[in-house]
Amino acid sequence: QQHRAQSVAILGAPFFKGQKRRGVEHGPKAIRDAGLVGRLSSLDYPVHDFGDLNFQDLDKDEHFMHVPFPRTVGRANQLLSSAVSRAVGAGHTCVMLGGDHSLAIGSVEGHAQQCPNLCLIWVDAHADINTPLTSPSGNLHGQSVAFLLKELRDKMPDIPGFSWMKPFLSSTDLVYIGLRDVDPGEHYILKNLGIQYFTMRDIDRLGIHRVMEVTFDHLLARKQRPIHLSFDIDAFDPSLAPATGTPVNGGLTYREGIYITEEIHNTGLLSVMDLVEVNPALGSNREAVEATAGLAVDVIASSLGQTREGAHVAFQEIPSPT
Ligand code: EXY
Ligand code: MN
Ligand code: MN
Ligand code: MN
Repeated sequence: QQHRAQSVAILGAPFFKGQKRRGVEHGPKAIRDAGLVGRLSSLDYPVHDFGDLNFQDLDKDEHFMHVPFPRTVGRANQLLSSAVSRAVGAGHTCVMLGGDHSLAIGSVEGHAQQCPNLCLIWVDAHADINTPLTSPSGNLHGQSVAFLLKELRDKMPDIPGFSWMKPFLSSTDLVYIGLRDVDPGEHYILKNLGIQYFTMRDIDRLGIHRVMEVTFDHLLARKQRPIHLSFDIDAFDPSLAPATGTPVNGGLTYREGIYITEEIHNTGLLSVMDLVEVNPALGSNREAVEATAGLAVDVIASSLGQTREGAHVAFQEIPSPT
């Protein structure tokens, strides 16, 4: 295999204040308990598990407009950003375990400190591109991308807690896959900025193979560059990933999801990935939670080189008897 990561860093981010349902802060533990480290070690990586980040709870954190916990979310992302930046700077391919999807703000920002030319693949049922002025819920996990995009700079109010960062990503550096629940303001933004996106309907029409071809043409045709994969587990159909806060029917099949990550691995360019929105408090029973967390492990492992074809790591020749 020509393009393997040197080593993998795992960063746990037990954080929930980008949305209103408790339990998503236990995502990192559920994903580790589903066997993440062993799976990555069996792919022959040195794995550095940096444990869970220690997020501060700010006791004074009033709403900004209808946005809850702005300073807490801002501060958590600032901490995460420096942790991701440090891990990437040390040469690791970084896996961030959420937590809710507001964490992508800090994860992508920290990645961009080391790799300013990165591109972003956002796999999600949702576009997470509301601004505080378009958001129906106020929840920051539905607004992460709006913080990143230079083109939305003038559309974002000064949200307390976020003065440490500036938008740095161009709308041409982003592709969405799996969308099926997009708010009216978000749809207008996607169209207005000309963002490349593939809804579930597009996957139905084109097939996931063509979707990935166009994705890489769009992001990599002019030059090879580091990929940030932000994978929201709710991209999958709720029958596969029931333990999540905002499930939407009609999601990715197991095979579509794994095809996406196998293809991303095959570029040799994956640099940081987020796996977010696994909420162990929301499965209807233990099996539902374990299925969701196990799926998260499969997504991460196949992003890092686990293949359905198999691999012959331990074999140089066919063993002969005697
Ligand atoms: N679009 C809705 C909102 O902004 O509130 C729902 C967002 C859900 C976000 C999930 C995690 O991807
Ligand atoms: Mn709890
Ligand atoms: Mn999301
Ligand atoms: Mn989502």
